[in-house]
Amino acid sequence: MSRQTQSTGDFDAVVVGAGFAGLYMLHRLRELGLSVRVFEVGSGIGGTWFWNRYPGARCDIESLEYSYQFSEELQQEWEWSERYATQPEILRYLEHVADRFDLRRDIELETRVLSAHFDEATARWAIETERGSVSARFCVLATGCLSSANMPRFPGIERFAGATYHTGRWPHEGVDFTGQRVGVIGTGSSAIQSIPMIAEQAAHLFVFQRTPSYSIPAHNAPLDPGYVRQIRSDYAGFRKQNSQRPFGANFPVSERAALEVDADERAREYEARWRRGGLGFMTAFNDLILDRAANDTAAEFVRDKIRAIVRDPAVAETLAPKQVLGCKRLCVDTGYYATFNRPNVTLVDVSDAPIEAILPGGLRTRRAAYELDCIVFATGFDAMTGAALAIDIRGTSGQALREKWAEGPRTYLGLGTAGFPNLFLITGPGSPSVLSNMVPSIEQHVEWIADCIAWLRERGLERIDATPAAEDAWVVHVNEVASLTLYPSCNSWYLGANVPGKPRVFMPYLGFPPYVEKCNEVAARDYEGFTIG
Ligand code: NA7
Repeated sequence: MSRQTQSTGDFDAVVVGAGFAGLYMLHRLRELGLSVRVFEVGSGIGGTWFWNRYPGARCDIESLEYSYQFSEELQQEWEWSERYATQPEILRYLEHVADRFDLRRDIELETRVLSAHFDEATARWAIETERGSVSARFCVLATGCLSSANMPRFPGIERFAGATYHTGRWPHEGVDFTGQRVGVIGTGSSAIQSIPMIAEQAAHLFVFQRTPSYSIPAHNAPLDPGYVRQIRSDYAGFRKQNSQRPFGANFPVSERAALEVDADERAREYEARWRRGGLGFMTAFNDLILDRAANDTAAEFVRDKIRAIVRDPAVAETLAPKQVLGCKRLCVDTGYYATFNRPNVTLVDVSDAPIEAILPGGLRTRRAAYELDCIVFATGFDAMTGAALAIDIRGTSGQALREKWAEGPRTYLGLGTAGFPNLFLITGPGSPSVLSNMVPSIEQHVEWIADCIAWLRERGLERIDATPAAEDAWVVHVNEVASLTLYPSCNSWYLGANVPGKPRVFMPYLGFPPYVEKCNEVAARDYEGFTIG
């Protein structure tokens, strides 16, 4: 749609966001015969994969799984080139999906949704965008889990003379670091993917590390045509099998506990997983995220790998993480640790000497000053709630979502929140979302929401709202499950701990298969836990 379009009109549904979630939601609702309008702030579709164009940006879930399964034709015809797809390839895929299913005509780009207010009298949402107002019976937030950039407020940043970049808002024309002194702040997944690439170009690269990350090699490679043929011969079967695994992805889960076997056997298993590469390292034993002693064995294995790769023992020690392995999302890399053997790369530990100020010509930590021509903020996201809470959302009696979630997000199944009728969240807090393969999780939510709307319409019903009791019970359950694990033991973005002032609440739900079963049961019991009218 052209930029000049004025958003006006009354729709059956408004969808906010045109990434993986928004595109499929549009397709599904249109199939039901609904009038739908999608609003997207970007100048193109793709959501997370539109914005994250930093060098080395790549998915950490394998291509054959990180893709839609709703259309057998689509999954048979699309050719992924590598084991892990790059950002440009994923974006090309989403562009293809938008064209193939004729989605673009209902998507309004460069249109930020400012507010969504529920009108009790009509049971409709009044939605205000930067370019006009619309109304809709249903409002679906497809705003993404990792879409709102986290930019620390370092004093002096506005006086920095060089260029600054955030990995999650990368310039479309790319950046040439040749001959530059570059500072990268952060060592999460985005930093770990981009640092080896930036190091190849930069005159000198300073990496400012607050917390080291565990990273497993990707062993990325072109996809083997024989393997692709094998998967395609029963793609549905492959998907079904994965949907029964705890993370909804093809990580072979061991039935053994780590301390059940001897040290040699453990080392063999870790070595095999390290050689295979990727996030499947986490399921080498069935208790790595449950038992500290078990986790220590895996953590020490990775620390030993770092010590073997990185030549300077002091640098290796600084790179060696101490927290629970997997507590912050595991990273998947290509040549990350080895990059610190390069003469043009310096690791700066800011854990005990934080960055105090950005200077016109660099930055200063509590210990020293560094001269920099440009700074890359690889500082992550206001995850899972940031994008939704950026919109002024008001439910019954004018209650603001920001107020309701002031102490942390509260949802029923991560799909709805009490007091906000006809508002659906896709992969909202309280659902497996980021602790699962996102695309199947998105599809499961989209289909659940579409089925729910169809069910209401068949009965001439206009309104659905989670009950406070069902929501309270779900929040307690999500926390109970998390408290059985080691996840709450570190300062991760799963807990909101990366954003100063954000309430510390574990947001995703652990366990894809039982979660899907619960959602299906709720639907089969005529949307148990919801008030319908
Ligand atoms: P992450 O994983 O949240 O990483 C952000 C990094 O930035 C992390 O190392 C942070 O250190 C660091 N950070 C944040 N604020 C500061 C300040 N003020 N000073 C120094 N360092 C800071 O974001 P990514 O974009 O890398 O990855 C997000 C997800 O995308 C990833 O998990 C995959 O699922 C894909 P900290 O650890 O908080 O000490």
